[in-house]
Amino acid sequence: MSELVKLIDFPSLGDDRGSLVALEANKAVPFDIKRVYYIFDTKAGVARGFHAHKALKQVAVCVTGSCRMLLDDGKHKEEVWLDSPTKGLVIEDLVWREIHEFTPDCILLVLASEHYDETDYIRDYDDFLRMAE
Ligand code: T46
Repeated sequence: MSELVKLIDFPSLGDDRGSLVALEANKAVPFDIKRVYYIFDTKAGVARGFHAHKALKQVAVCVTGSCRMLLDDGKHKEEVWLDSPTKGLVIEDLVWREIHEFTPDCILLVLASEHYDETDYIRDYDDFLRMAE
């Protein structure tokens, strides 16, 4: 696994009724979870993200459908498909992210280490490159 793309394989607690994934802070998810949000109903051809965070850590998982996540630490860029409810992606601070190719049924669930704070966002790519040096 690369340093940029950190995937977590969530155990599926299945039985003959179906499957269940449990996400607990500081266990499957490597931080205290202060916020949960989900992105759904993304329109065709739309890409999201295009920013980094100064301090926020997140884990993203497509609970249905799929999307392509591009991660960029200022030196390297890597892409990963999120396409399984058992595949979590850790997104560290100071990583530029773009999310592309949402399927119409995609629900992207995100667990975040901090409450929402607009001042934590780095939305200018050149500012990001300077901060990531
Ligand atoms: C990220 C990617 C994966 C809130 O009010 N509270 C929240 O917790 C969030 C996440 C967003 N918002 C508001 C701010 C905007 O008015 O919801 C609106 C859409 O947010 P944004 O344009 O930041 O959405 P994305 O998809 O570009 O980015 C989001 C997260 O903001 C970001 O942290 O990593 O998803």
